[in-house]
Amino acid sequence: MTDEQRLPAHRPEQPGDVSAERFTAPPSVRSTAGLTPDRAAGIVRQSSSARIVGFLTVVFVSLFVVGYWFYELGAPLGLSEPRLEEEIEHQQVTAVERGYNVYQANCARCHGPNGLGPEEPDAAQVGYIGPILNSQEKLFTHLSEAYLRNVLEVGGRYVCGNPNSAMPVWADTGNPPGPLNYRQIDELIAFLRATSDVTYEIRDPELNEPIIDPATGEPRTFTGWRDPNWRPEPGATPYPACWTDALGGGGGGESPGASVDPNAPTVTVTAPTGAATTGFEPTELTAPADTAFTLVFENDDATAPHNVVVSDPGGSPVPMGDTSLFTGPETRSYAVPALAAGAYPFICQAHPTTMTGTLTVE
Ligand code: HEC
Ligand SMILES: [Cu+2]
Repeated sequence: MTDEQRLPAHRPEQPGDVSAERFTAPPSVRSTAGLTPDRAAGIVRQSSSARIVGFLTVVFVSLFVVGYWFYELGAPLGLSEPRLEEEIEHQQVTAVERGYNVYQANCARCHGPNGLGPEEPDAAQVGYIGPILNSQEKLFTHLSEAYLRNVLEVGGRYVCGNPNSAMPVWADTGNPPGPLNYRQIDELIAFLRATSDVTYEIRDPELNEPIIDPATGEPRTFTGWRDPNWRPEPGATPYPACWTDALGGGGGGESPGASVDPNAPTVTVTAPTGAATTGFEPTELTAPADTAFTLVFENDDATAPHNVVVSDPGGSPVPMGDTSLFTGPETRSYAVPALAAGAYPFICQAHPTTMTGTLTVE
């Protein structure tokens, strides 16, 4: 096989002119010969403006894409926040502000408008029967989202296992159903877990408009309860599952009534049903001076735990064994050592604002 026989294959020579017409337009149109210089310049101008229009379109579309990118995902150097994050934050703020109103309408009468926290305005005058909620120790882990959800769903019996707990079921999915729907429960939890570094506006529950303080002309505000930087002391015991265990008893150690002398004089105080609101009966007790006596505590209340802790006139607890809180009906007796004459205040640690009294030793 010779080189000539290899590719490309030889085409046989065509006779005559073989140049093919590549354009379908007639030659008169394609020919530049007939163009005036003006027309030729016009064509050049036209094609250059077409190129500029194309370029500007590309620039415009690219700028739009870049701009939208920053709008969605946030501009560099923190100039703007990602839109999605902003939206989530906005929804979070709305939930907390609504939760505030749900709390004030349903919970404040027992737990205080401020959760019985440090700034509770009238904790001493109004008898709040619920335990403190606004405490960093509790908010750190004890009052977790899951725990709050369970308490609101199951009611107070979830807290310390007391089937007659004064705290009702709140969620309408509970058994029996409570008054709050799932959205209100979510909002309540958002409010209870809100951090103290954010300021929220108090809004009208119906209109959702900020409530203006007539004195300042500014919207009224509140801050969350939880300090996000709070940490327990190293080595501190974690908050117990049942809040009454955290209050402890004065003295402790001894089991109730262990060393009660059957011949000692007795002083009896009662916690009737609903004592969390109505208090001890009676509120005035008398005991002999310089004589050891037995304090009999008759707790008839099945709806809340109570105890009796006596303080000396200086404010230190009088040692009388294990005075832990307990739920009635049950009676416990405490051996009280000989006391000097004087006025000795006593309280229930679970209800220190409603359950108070004075023991007069004379
Ligand atoms: C009728 C009074 C009352 C009302 C109203 C009330 N609570 Fe309570 N709450 C209690 C009592 C009493 C306990 C303690 C329950 C127990 O130990 O049996 C409690 C316990 C709790 C606990 C557990 C606290 C802990 O330390 O573990 C949470 C959380 C709580 N309530 C949240 C709320 C919320 C939120 C509302 C409003 C929807 C509310 N409560 C309304 C009386 C009330
Ligand atoms: Cu009490």
